[in-house]
Amino acid sequence: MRNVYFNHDGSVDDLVSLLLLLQMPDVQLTGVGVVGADSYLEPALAASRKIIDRFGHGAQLDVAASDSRGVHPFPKEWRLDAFSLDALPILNEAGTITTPVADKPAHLDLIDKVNQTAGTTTLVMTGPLTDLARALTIDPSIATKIDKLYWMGGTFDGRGNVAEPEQDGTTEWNAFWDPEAVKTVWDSDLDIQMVGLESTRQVPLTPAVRQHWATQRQHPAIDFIGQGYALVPALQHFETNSTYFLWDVLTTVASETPAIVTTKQVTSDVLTTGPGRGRTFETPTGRPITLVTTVDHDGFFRRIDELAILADK
Ligand code: AGV
Ligand code: CA
Repeated sequence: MRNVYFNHDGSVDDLVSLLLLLQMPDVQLTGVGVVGADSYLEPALAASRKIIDRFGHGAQLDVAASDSRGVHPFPKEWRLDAFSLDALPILNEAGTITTPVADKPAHLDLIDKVNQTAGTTTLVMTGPLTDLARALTIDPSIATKIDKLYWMGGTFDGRGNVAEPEQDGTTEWNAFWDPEAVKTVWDSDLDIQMVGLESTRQVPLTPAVRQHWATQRQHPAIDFIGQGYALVPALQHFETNSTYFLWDVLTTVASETPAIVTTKQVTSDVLTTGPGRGRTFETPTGRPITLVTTVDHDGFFRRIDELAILADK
């Protein structure tokens, strides 16, 4: 069994990632932290607790709320999706929530859970790195107990996904939300596997993907996935700034099934000021990380099915 701590920011693919982590046969989920970055905190927290109740096979977990604030807030339209997801009937059959809220904010919960867990913990983070950066600043010794960080964020090919004024279009949103946090984590000696936009572009949400989930909706977890992804725009004729990719799900599934991706080692750094702030870039003097480069598209979607079907039992 591998210990995994999951920190996410409440968008549809973050919450689907939580669902899948709860099904992974070799994963012992030790904690969950939620930051209201690409979501509002309340519905993202409630939805996380309900997903654990409904799909967690009785896992005794609590969910920690983050009090982190970003430098550059996400668009409100995207953040609102968490309210819709939290209201899906499949999460509300019981009418009550059992999984409790942790008594500490997410960055302190992360420190506690890592320290209380025997052996090492793998971190999966599918939002900004703020909670980890704060945790490392308070207790740098946790780095020795974290065997690896899997992070969805950044990009190296110059094509960002932030369409906001006063920035140059080269940065990815999770990095842009808090560039200093990326810098703090890069300055640590954590082993990092990064899933940036160059690989996630290979796994867009498409009408065909939705159709596949529609035909499998006799499995409650696949039904939930299909309902969730109905809330966000698919890739229809061309890519726009709101087109949805399986960013976080790729990060999460690749942490469990490395065979679905290929990677390369790069040395990199991050800009924290100027119009490119939040941009991750390759440089010979940078720190080494593992970058996901290509995805076995069909293998990836097959693994999502396999994991989701495990929720039937
Ligand atoms: O940049 C990708 C990150 C992922 O962690 N998030 C969404 C995923 O959870 C921000 C984001 C970028 N484009 C978006 C995003 C969009 N069109 N809608 C919602 N969120
Ligand atoms: Ca996310």
